[in-house]
Amino acid sequence: MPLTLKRQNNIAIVTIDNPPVNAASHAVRQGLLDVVQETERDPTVQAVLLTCAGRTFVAGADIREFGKPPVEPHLPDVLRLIETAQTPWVAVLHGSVLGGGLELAMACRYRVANAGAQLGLPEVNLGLIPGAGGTVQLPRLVSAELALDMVAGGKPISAKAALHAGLIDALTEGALTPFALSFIDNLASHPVRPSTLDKAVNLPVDQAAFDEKVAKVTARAKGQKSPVAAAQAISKGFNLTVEEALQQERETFLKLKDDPQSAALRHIFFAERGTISLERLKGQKLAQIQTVGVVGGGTMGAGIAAACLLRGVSVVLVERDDDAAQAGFKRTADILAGSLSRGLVSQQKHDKMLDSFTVSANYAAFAHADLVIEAVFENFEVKAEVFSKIEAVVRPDAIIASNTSYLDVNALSQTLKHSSRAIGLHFFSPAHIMKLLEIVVPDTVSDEVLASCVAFGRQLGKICVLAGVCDGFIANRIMSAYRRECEYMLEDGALPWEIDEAMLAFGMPMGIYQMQDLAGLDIAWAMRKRQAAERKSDERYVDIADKLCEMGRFGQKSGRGWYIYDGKSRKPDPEVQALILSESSRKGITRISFSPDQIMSRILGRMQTEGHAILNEGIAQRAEDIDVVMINAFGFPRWTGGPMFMEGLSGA
Ligand code: 3H9
Repeated sequence: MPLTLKRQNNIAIVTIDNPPVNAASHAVRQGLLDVVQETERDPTVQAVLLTCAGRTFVAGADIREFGKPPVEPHLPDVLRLIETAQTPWVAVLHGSVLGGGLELAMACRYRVANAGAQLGLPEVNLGLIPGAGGTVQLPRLVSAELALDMVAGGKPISAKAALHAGLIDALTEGALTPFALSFIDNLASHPVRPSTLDKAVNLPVDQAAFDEKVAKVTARAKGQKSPVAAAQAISKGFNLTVEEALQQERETFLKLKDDPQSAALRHIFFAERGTISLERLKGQKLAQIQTVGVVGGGTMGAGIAAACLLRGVSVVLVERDDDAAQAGFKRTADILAGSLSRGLVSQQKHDKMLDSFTVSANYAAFAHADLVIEAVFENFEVKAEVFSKIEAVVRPDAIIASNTSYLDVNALSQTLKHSSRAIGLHFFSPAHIMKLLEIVVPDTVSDEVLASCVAFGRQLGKICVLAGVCDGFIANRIMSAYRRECEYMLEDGALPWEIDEAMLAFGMPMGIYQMQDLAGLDIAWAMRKRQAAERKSDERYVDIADKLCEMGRFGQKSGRGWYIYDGKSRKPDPEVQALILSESSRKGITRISFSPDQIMSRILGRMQTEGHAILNEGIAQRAEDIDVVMINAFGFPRWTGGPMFMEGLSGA
């Protein structure tokens, strides 16, 4: 039974036990309905205490039920009964109080929580708005401004913030149930307060500022429907009766539930949680990774060091000399200071992280490391030398990883005496922020090392995706393929700013040429020069980027690249246009014009073709993994579900 009812004197204690996250599945809704009917019939019940077993309160409606026909009782109907019950319900909150879970809590007359609880309405992240009254309840408990932020932004707030905002009534650092029981004892002498929906709505303090916030939500949504619908539900609700507002919310919720954007976002929700299910990893003994060594204190090395420290892992960072080691220390410490100043970590945690961080110019400092990750210059010989220096000093059971973004990790492993300990851990920059970790699996890696690295990636809060060894693995291989396609389009008739505009309109955070200008064109140029000898003579090769570099146009840092820059503001450059046109004519290509849709269809087609190749070669395990990579590595719009989902390949 996912729901039990017991009595403690005149208090009815209801406990939901529906692992893993106590979602409001059909049996839970039915159980709640039965309990509210039973307790309403029993005059001896003074209050109903609603708790959840396990690690969390109700974390929302059961998302797995959304693709199926709805089954009664519906959550809004159950909540309205709780809300209007004569016997007051008290919600006892811990863990994630999200979506339908927070709506359930708000339907109760009182809410108490422990300090670790997080409360939010994250439905927008699934392409939805709250559907059981959340947009009507929330602005009756907290300010209109906070309600807008929470519903349209989807981010949860802490229990402390919730207490401050009026969303909960009391907070404890101690044991929750005894605290809730004494809270009820204290209520006995007071009249029962009105239900949430009987309260007056909190109107915006400054209507013009509020409207501006709503406009910002729309601008930031970039084509995603749910945040816009969420902001409208809140703002239109101010002028509606409770019944009208509930109806407006329900209609919008049901419409969005059937929209392809919600299907896509649900797809990616489950895809991100199912990235690794390999038989060979089951039951493996996991290495306890408590100390990580990092070679290289540049942007990537410092980011990896910070990612580890932020998750409680000690770090030893080694650089080639003392000055470089100190620079690496500073770069990492700056990231940690940024986390402190943004309130993401406490002063105590910040100081503890610094205490667990050392730098050195001597590889011997890795003697006690459980895992060492090299993040040095992207060159095979350099990395191979670093690998052997690491192997010479570490424990026999230490794992050795490369952060390479495209080099041959099989060949790199073979440079070690014990290749079973070598693996690729491809972080994305900035490594302490980007959620994706490509775990590159060489042929010789042991199951134990692989399983330990997956566990380590999760310990860092990363979404881990397994990738086979090939040039660029999953992310960079697809990126190279569609970058090539864009270059073909340049010769065939498009201009860089037209391609960028099409990508932005599609929902990408940046156009490919804006991105290249930001990163600098010289690194890829150097790589192309190295690869030139291996290029097949019949391969279509576009020289435009090389010619830009020959002209000293390296991107933003040189004031000119694909665009021309005045500070950070960029403009299309007639010189680049002239170069592109002359290259088309040199190759005898008659230029045609491309609409934004045609541009995107060529880009997506190329991503999908490369995706198929990656799957066929076993580089990616599942089509869903490719979607997860494209969304988390390059900001491919989440609400599309990813390129493979768009093609209908990864199960809708
Ligand atoms: C909603 O509530 C609509 C209402 O307004 C209106 C209704 C009428 N359902 O993430 P984890 C599974 S919309 C079903 O790895 P964590 C998840 O798939 C909903 N399953 O754990 C995974 O399964 P498996 C609004 C769910 O500790 C397992 O639980 N709520 C649901 O890192 C563990 O998940 C949300 O959007 C669900 N609602 O994070 C909250 N949630 O083990 C969505 C999780 O088989 N959930 N699962 O792979 C989350 O944000 C995180 O899961 C949570 C825990 C923070 C709760």
